[in-house]
Amino acid sequence: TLGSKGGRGALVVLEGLDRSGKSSQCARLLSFLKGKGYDAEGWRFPDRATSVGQMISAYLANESQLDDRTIHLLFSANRWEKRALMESKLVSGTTLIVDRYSYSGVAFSAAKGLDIEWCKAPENGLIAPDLVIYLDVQPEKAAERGGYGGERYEKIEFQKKVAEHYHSLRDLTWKVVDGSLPMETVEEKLRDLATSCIQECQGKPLTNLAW
Ligand code: Z5A
Ligand code: MG
Repeated sequence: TLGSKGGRGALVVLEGLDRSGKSSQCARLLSFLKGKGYDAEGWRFPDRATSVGQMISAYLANESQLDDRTIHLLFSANRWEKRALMESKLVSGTTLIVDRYSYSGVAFSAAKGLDIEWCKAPENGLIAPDLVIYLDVQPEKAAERGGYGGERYEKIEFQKKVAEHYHSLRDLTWKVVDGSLPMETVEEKLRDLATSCIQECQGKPLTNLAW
Protein backbone atom coordinates (compact mmCIF):
# COMPACT_ATOMS: atom_id res chain seq x y z
CA THR A 1 0.00 0.00 0.00
CA LEU A 2 1.01 3.62 -0.44
CA GLY A 3 2.93 5.18 2.39
CA SER A 4 4.44 1.93 3.55
CA LYS A 5 7.14 1.27 0.96
CA GLY A 6 9.85 1.68 3.52
CA GLY A 7 8.57 5.14 4.39
CA ARG A 8 6.90 6.25 7.56
CA GLY A 9 3.31 7.30 8.07
CA ALA A 10 2.26 10.90 8.65
CA LEU A 11 0.74 12.23 11.86
CA VAL A 12 -2.17 14.41 10.75
CA VAL A 13 -4.23 16.14 13.44
CA LEU A 14 -7.58 17.87 13.06
CA GLU A 15 -8.39 20.61 15.54
CA GLY A 16 -11.15 23.16 15.94
CA LEU A 17 -13.95 24.31 18.20
CA ASP A 18 -16.81 22.02 19.10
CA ARG A 19 -18.99 21.24 16.07
CA SER A 20 -16.40 22.58 13.63
CA GLY A 21 -16.66 19.31 11.71
CA LYS A 22 -13.56 17.44 12.90
CA SER A 23 -15.14 14.01 13.34
CA SER A 24 -17.06 14.23 10.04
CA GLN A 25 -13.94 15.29 8.15
CA CYS A 26 -11.69 12.70 9.82
CA ALA A 27 -14.06 9.96 8.67
CA ARG A 28 -14.23 11.33 5.10
CA LEU A 29 -10.48 11.80 4.86
CA LEU A 30 -9.81 8.34 6.20
CA SER A 31 -12.09 6.62 3.71
CA PHE A 32 -10.58 8.67 0.87
CA LEU A 33 -7.03 7.67 1.85
CA LYS A 34 -7.93 4.02 2.28
CA GLY A 35 -9.73 4.05 -1.07
CA LYS A 36 -6.54 5.37 -2.69
CA GLY A 37 -4.58 2.50 -1.17
CA TYR A 38 -2.88 4.40 1.65
CA ASP A 39 -2.14 2.59 4.89
CA ALA A 40 -4.12 4.84 7.28
CA GLU A 41 -5.99 4.67 10.58
CA GLY A 42 -8.37 7.01 12.38
CA TRP A 43 -7.59 7.92 16.00
CA ARG A 44 -9.26 10.31 18.41
CA PHE A 45 -8.59 11.98 21.72
CA PRO A 46 -9.93 11.60 24.28
CA ASP A 47 -9.68 7.87 23.64
CA ARG A 48 -12.62 6.92 25.83
CA ALA A 49 -11.85 3.19 25.59
CA THR A 50 -9.01 3.17 28.16
CA SER A 51 -9.55 3.37 31.93
CA VAL A 52 -8.21 6.95 31.93
CA GLY A 53 -10.54 7.63 29.00
CA GLN A 54 -13.50 6.40 31.00
CA MET A 55 -12.69 8.87 33.78
CA ILE A 56 -12.54 11.64 31.19
CA SER A 57 -15.81 10.55 29.65
CA ALA A 58 -17.62 10.62 33.02
CA TYR A 59 -16.22 14.09 33.67
CA LEU A 60 -17.34 15.44 30.29
CA ALA A 61 -20.84 14.05 30.82
CA ASN A 62 -20.97 15.85 34.22
CA GLU A 63 -21.17 12.50 35.97
CA SER A 64 -18.06 13.23 38.00
CA GLN A 65 -16.26 16.30 39.32
CA LEU A 66 -12.51 16.79 39.05
CA ASP A 67 -10.47 19.91 39.62
CA ASP A 68 -9.14 21.68 36.51
CA ARG A 69 -5.54 20.54 36.91
CA THR A 70 -6.48 16.94 37.56
CA ILE A 71 -8.61 16.65 34.41
CA HIS A 72 -5.91 18.43 32.42
CA LEU A 73 -3.35 15.81 33.46
CA LEU A 74 -5.79 12.98 32.71
CA PHE A 75 -6.28 14.26 29.15
CA SER A 76 -2.50 14.39 28.79
CA ALA A 77 -2.05 10.92 30.35
CA ASN A 78 -4.60 9.63 27.84
CA ARG A 79 -2.24 10.74 25.04
CA TRP A 80 0.85 9.41 26.83
CA GLU A 81 -0.69 5.97 27.24
CA LYS A 82 -1.08 5.80 23.43
CA ARG A 83 2.33 7.26 22.57
CA ALA A 84 4.25 3.99 22.14
CA LEU A 85 1.58 2.53 19.87
CA MET A 86 1.42 5.78 17.92
CA GLU A 87 5.15 5.73 17.32
CA SER A 88 5.22 2.10 16.20
CA LYS A 89 2.32 2.67 13.78
CA LEU A 90 3.99 5.72 12.24
CA VAL A 91 7.38 4.02 11.97
CA SER A 92 5.84 0.98 10.29
CA GLY A 93 4.24 3.21 7.63
CA THR A 94 0.70 3.82 8.91
CA THR A 95 -0.62 7.36 8.54
CA LEU A 96 -2.74 8.43 11.53
CA ILE A 97 -5.65 10.84 11.12
CA VAL A 98 -6.20 12.11 14.66
CA ASP A 99 -9.36 13.87 15.87
CA ARG A 100 -8.04 16.36 18.52
CA TYR A 101 -4.62 16.24 20.20
CA SER A 102 -2.43 18.32 22.52
CA TYR A 103 -3.74 21.60 21.08
CA SER A 104 -7.22 20.77 22.44
CA GLY A 105 -5.59 19.87 25.72
CA VAL A 106 -3.91 23.25 26.08
CA ALA A 107 -6.63 25.45 24.54
CA PHE A 108 -9.47 24.09 26.69
CA SER A 109 -7.58 24.12 29.98
CA ALA A 110 -6.11 27.58 29.35
CA ALA A 111 -9.63 28.83 28.54
CA LYS A 112 -10.61 27.84 32.10
CA GLY A 113 -7.89 30.15 33.37
CA LEU A 114 -4.98 27.79 33.97
CA ASP A 115 -1.54 29.13 33.16
CA ILE A 116 -0.78 28.26 29.53
CA GLU A 117 2.85 27.30 30.16
CA TRP A 118 1.73 24.93 32.93
CA CYS A 119 -0.79 23.47 30.47
CA LYS A 120 1.84 22.90 27.77
CA ALA A 121 4.42 21.20 30.00
CA PRO A 122 2.97 17.66 30.16
CA GLU A 123 2.53 17.61 26.36
CA ASN A 124 6.29 17.92 25.79
CA GLY A 125 7.71 14.67 24.46
CA LEU A 126 4.55 13.48 22.78
CA ILE A 127 5.00 12.99 19.03
CA ALA A 128 4.80 16.25 17.08
CA PRO A 129 2.25 16.24 14.24
CA ASP A 130 3.44 16.62 10.65
CA LEU A 131 0.30 18.59 9.88
CA VAL A 132 -2.36 20.26 12.01
CA ILE A 133 -5.54 21.19 10.18
CA TYR A 134 -7.55 23.79 12.07
CA LEU A 135 -11.19 23.92 11.01
CA ASP A 136 -12.06 27.55 11.52
CA VAL A 137 -15.73 28.18 12.39
CA GLN A 138 -17.23 31.04 14.40
CA PRO A 139 -18.65 29.76 17.71
CA GLU A 140 -22.08 31.21 16.83
CA LYS A 141 -22.11 29.30 13.56
CA ALA A 142 -20.95 26.08 15.22
CA ALA A 143 -23.70 26.38 17.82
CA GLU A 144 -26.32 26.30 15.05
CA ARG A 145 -25.16 22.81 14.09
CA GLY A 146 -26.65 19.62 15.50
CA GLY A 147 -26.00 18.29 18.97
CA TYR A 148 -24.54 21.42 20.60
CA GLY A 149 -25.04 22.02 24.30
CA GLY A 150 -24.91 18.51 25.71
CA GLU A 151 -21.47 18.25 27.24
CA ARG A 152 -19.43 20.48 29.50
CA TYR A 153 -17.64 23.34 27.60
CA GLU A 154 -20.31 23.69 24.91
CA LYS A 155 -21.06 27.34 25.69
CA ILE A 156 -20.41 30.16 23.22
CA GLU A 157 -18.46 32.43 25.61
CA PHE A 158 -16.20 29.56 26.61
CA GLN A 159 -15.68 28.53 22.98
CA LYS A 160 -14.50 32.07 22.16
CA LYS A 161 -11.77 31.80 24.79
CA VAL A 162 -10.80 28.39 23.45
CA ALA A 163 -10.46 29.93 19.96
CA GLU A 164 -8.09 32.63 21.27
CA HIS A 165 -5.85 30.03 22.86
CA TYR A 166 -5.88 27.87 19.74
CA HIS A 167 -4.66 30.91 17.77
CA SER A 168 -1.74 31.40 20.14
CA LEU A 169 -0.61 27.81 19.48
CA ARG A 170 -0.30 28.14 15.67
CA ASP A 171 3.06 27.04 14.30
CA LEU A 172 4.57 26.02 10.96
CA THR A 173 2.66 22.75 10.83
CA TRP A 174 -0.73 24.56 10.91
CA LYS A 175 -3.08 24.98 8.00
CA VAL A 176 -6.27 26.88 8.66
CA VAL A 177 -9.27 25.74 6.63
CA ASP A 178 -12.59 27.60 6.61
CA GLY A 179 -14.84 25.06 8.28
CA SER A 180 -18.00 27.02 7.46
CA LEU A 181 -17.71 26.05 3.78
CA PRO A 182 -19.84 23.15 2.53
CA MET A 183 -18.63 19.76 3.77
CA GLU A 184 -17.56 18.63 0.28
CA THR A 185 -15.43 21.76 -0.20
CA VAL A 186 -13.71 21.28 3.13
CA GLU A 187 -13.19 17.63 2.26
CA GLU A 188 -11.43 18.51 -1.02
CA LYS A 189 -9.02 20.83 0.77
CA LEU A 190 -8.22 18.22 3.39
CA ARG A 191 -7.50 15.57 0.74
CA ASP A 192 -4.91 17.84 -0.86
CA LEU A 193 -3.31 18.85 2.42
CA ALA A 194 -3.10 15.29 3.72
CA THR A 195 -1.76 13.68 0.55
CA SER A 196 0.95 16.37 0.19
CA CYS A 197 1.88 15.91 3.82
CA ILE A 198 2.21 12.14 3.41
CA GLN A 199 4.61 12.64 0.46
CA GLU A 200 6.59 15.42 2.14
CA CYS A 201 7.16 13.71 5.46
CA GLN A 202 8.96 10.79 3.82
CA GLY A 203 12.58 10.98 4.86
CA LYS A 204 11.83 13.41 7.68
CA PRO A 205 12.36 11.98 11.15
CA LEU A 206 9.61 11.92 13.73
CA THR A 207 10.04 14.70 16.27
CA ASN A 208 8.59 15.42 19.69
CA LEU A 209 6.48 18.33 20.84
CA ALA A 210 8.84 20.81 22.54
CA TRP A 211 6.76 23.65 23.97
N1 Z5A B 1 -10.88 18.12 25.40
C1 Z5A B 1 -10.08 18.72 26.37
O1 Z5A B 1 -10.55 19.53 27.17
N2 Z5A B 1 -8.77 18.37 26.44
C2 Z5A B 1 -8.20 17.48 25.61
O2 Z5A B 1 -7.00 17.19 25.72
C3 Z5A B 1 -9.03 16.89 24.58
C4 Z5A B 1 -10.36 17.23 24.52
C5 Z5A B 1 -8.44 15.89 23.64
C6 Z5A B 1 -14.87 16.27 24.00
O3 Z5A B 1 -14.17 16.11 22.77
C7 Z5A B 1 -14.35 17.46 24.76
O4 Z5A B 1 -13.04 17.20 25.29
C8 Z5A B 1 -14.19 18.68 23.92
C9 Z5A B 1 -12.76 19.14 24.13
C10 Z5A B 1 -12.32 18.43 25.34
N3 Z5A B 1 -15.04 19.73 24.39
N4 Z5A B 1 -16.21 19.69 24.52
N5 Z5A B 1 -17.32 19.62 24.70
P1 Z5A B 1 -14.82 15.34 21.57
O5 Z5A B 1 -13.84 15.32 20.48
O6 Z5A B 1 -15.32 14.02 22.09
O7 Z5A B 1 -16.05 16.28 21.14
P2 Z5A B 1 -17.21 15.81 20.16
O8 Z5A B 1 -18.43 16.20 20.88
O9 Z5A B 1 -17.13 14.41 19.69
O10 Z5A B 1 -16.94 16.52 18.81
P3 Z5A B 1 -17.07 18.03 18.50
O11 Z5A B 1 -15.72 18.55 18.60
O12 Z5A B 1 -18.04 18.71 19.35
O13 Z5A B 1 -17.64 18.11 17.04
P4 Z5A B 1 -16.82 17.93 15.66
O14 Z5A B 1 -16.26 16.56 15.64
O15 Z5A B 1 -15.89 19.03 15.41
O16 Z5A B 1 -17.97 18.08 14.58
P5 Z5A B 1 -18.82 16.93 13.83
O17 Z5A B 1 -19.35 15.96 14.83
O18 Z5A B 1 -18.09 16.42 12.68
O19 Z5A B 1 -20.00 17.84 13.25
C11 Z5A B 1 -20.92 18.50 14.11
C12 Z5A B 1 -22.23 18.76 13.35
O20 Z5A B 1 -22.00 19.74 12.32
C13 Z5A B 1 -22.80 17.54 12.66
O21 Z5A B 1 -24.20 17.62 12.71
C14 Z5A B 1 -22.32 17.71 11.22
O22 Z5A B 1 -23.17 17.08 10.30
C15 Z5A B 1 -22.34 19.22 11.06
N6 Z5A B 1 -21.33 19.72 10.11
C16 Z5A B 1 -20.02 19.34 10.03
N7 Z5A B 1 -19.38 20.01 9.05
C17 Z5A B 1 -20.28 20.84 8.50
C18 Z5A B 1 -20.23 21.79 7.43
N8 Z5A B 1 -19.08 22.03 6.74
N9 Z5A B 1 -21.35 22.46 7.13
C19 Z5A B 1 -22.50 22.24 7.82
N10 Z5A B 1 -22.64 21.36 8.83
C20 Z5A B 1 -21.54 20.67 9.17
MG1 MG C 1 -16.07 15.22 17.22
